[in-house]
Amino acid sequence: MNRVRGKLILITGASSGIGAACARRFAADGANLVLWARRRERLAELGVELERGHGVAARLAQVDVRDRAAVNRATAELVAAAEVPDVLLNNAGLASGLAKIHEGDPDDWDRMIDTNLKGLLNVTRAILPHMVARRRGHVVNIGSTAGHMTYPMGNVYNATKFGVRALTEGMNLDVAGTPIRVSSVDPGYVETEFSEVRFHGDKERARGVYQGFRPLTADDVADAIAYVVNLPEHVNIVDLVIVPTAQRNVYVVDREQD
Ligand code: NDP
Ligand code: 8X3
Repeated sequence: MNRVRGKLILITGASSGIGAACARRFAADGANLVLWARRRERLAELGVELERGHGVAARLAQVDVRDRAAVNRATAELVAAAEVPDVLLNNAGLASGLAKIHEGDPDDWDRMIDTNLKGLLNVTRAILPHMVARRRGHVVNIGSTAGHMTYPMGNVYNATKFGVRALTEGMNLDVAGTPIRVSSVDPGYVETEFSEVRFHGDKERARGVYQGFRPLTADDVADAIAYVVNLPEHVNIVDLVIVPTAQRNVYVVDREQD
């Protein structure tokens, strides 16, 4: 059964990777979309593709989730147009750098904390009150296996994703007494632009992360998210961990040797 058709789904970080794959998947399922990210041109191309390909509406906005005023402005525009999302997918996020804590770059730390934690909070604080007011909605946070177990040099990224897990639990408690659902989908290795961003544009190093085993694709994760969102309203997946079969824990991976 398709419970997504005709719903309005807001995706942050929709310009690539998991966010873009979810946009394509939800559009194919007949949902209308609100797509936020910083790279406007990417969003514009995706919006045209989805509207032409699936006949759904895609409302785009260049929103940096770290910019609370911009998030509030974009939300106010939605509310004024009576377009309160049925589903909020808090996906925008990144890792920046991979270094020991005593050698790390505090600018990288700011980037991760400001995006993965404060950005998610900015968007949730803006959108959730409208869901609570109409007693309808589903928030899906993208966590990570990195939020379940630390790995060497993951430190601050790990901390942000442990934090996302705490926020998912806390948000679920806070919406008690309403039918609103809060879920977390926590992937392991997914081949997207994630590692290229982490390594500040070093494509070769990024490719190495996924060598010797078959990582998840963004579409694999979109499938899992579509499952979570499509469940009947009395069913909530609080936390779904999805990894490539070769990934045995956060940092033990069966890799073929050359
Ligand atoms: P990508 O780098 O491909 O996508 C990240 C998305 O986040 C982009 O659309 C980017 O858009 C957006 N984004 C980053 N910073 C901001 C910001 N300040 N404001 C708005 N949007 C922003 O990586 P993934 O698709 O892999 O990452 C998506 C989520 O999945 C992240 O939260 C990540 O932590 C998580 N994740 C990824 C895993 C992986 O192995 N790939 C595994 C587990 C979790 P733009 O640059 O245009 O703003
Ligand atoms: C992304 C997965 O293990 O590269 O959250 O940190 S990992």
